[in-house]
Amino acid sequence: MLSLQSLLKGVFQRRYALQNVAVSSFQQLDLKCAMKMSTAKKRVIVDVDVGTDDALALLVLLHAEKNGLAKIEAINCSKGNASLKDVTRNVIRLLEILDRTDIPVYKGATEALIPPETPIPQFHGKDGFGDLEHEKEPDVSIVQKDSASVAMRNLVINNPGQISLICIGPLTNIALTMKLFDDFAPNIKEIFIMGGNYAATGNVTETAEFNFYVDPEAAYIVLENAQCPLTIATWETCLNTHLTFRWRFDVLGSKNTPIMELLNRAEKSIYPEKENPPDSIWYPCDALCVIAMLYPNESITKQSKHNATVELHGSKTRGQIVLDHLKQKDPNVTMLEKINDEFIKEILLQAT
Ligand SMILES: [Ca+2]
Repeated sequence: MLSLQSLLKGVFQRRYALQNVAVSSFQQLDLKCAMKMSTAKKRVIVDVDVGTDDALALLVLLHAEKNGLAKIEAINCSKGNASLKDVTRNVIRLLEILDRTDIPVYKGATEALIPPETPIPQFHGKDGFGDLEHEKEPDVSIVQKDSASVAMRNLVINNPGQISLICIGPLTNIALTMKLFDDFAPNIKEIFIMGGNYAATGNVTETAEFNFYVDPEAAYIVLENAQCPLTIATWETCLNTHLTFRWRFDVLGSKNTPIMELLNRAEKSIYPEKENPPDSIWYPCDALCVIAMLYPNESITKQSKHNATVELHGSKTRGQIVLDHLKQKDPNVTMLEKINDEFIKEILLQAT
């Protein structure tokens, strides 16, 4: 397995080569310094609807925290891949296995602002984690008493301009907090979102991505009210990655750790081989978004700025991102278009 430094060295070498800078000059760079430049320590609140790809995203964040690149200030739960109750249980179970129950966990929205009229597909099983049998139940009594919105607002206003939000579920908690507290949005440092689609390629309906489809009004509110840099990894971003199920189960899955044992069981349950042959593509969407946030210089190979909003009324396109292709409005989002496959693999291997 390549070390992170050697991989970073490769990325920098390619970048410097493209810029016609002699590679030898790169070799004189202090790699530790280069890593610090691109991955200054981030204080993050992560909003989840766990979800196996949320679990991988949390592992990536915890790995970054171990390396001094991030600090997880709070984990907020919301309904999405499963009910709020199951999402919260999934989070606590993960933290117990990882011995990280010191991270505060908050309950947020039990429901979308305006829930879809038809049942939400349960891609990750009824409980959001493959409906596995477990030896013991997680201790949910450790969940904090404050609601996610109150805790998130207090963290942000007490640390103005310092807290990054990483949102990898429906955006209900963020939208509610923006509407409840007018001092919340102006004090956020940055927001990263996994969700939405802008090229009419859906994964839950023909034209909608899951997180935005589950709560389109929340997505609309966040895009309209954000006052900080806002970056989105859409479903199209995920479609531009090429990690196979063969790599997922034969390489990543071969790691002999308690957390991978759980994730292997869960993902083998939700991705049966018959429907997901080894050479088909595996999309760890939430983890991709977190990797892009933590390691932008090394992971993001293409991005673009746009003015974006969310379709709320379309009979076929509710929840879809609408871009101002006429360029009549100022950009309000950065769209991630391509993330480096090899870098994703390396970080996932290190984080698990
Ligand atoms: Ca998620």
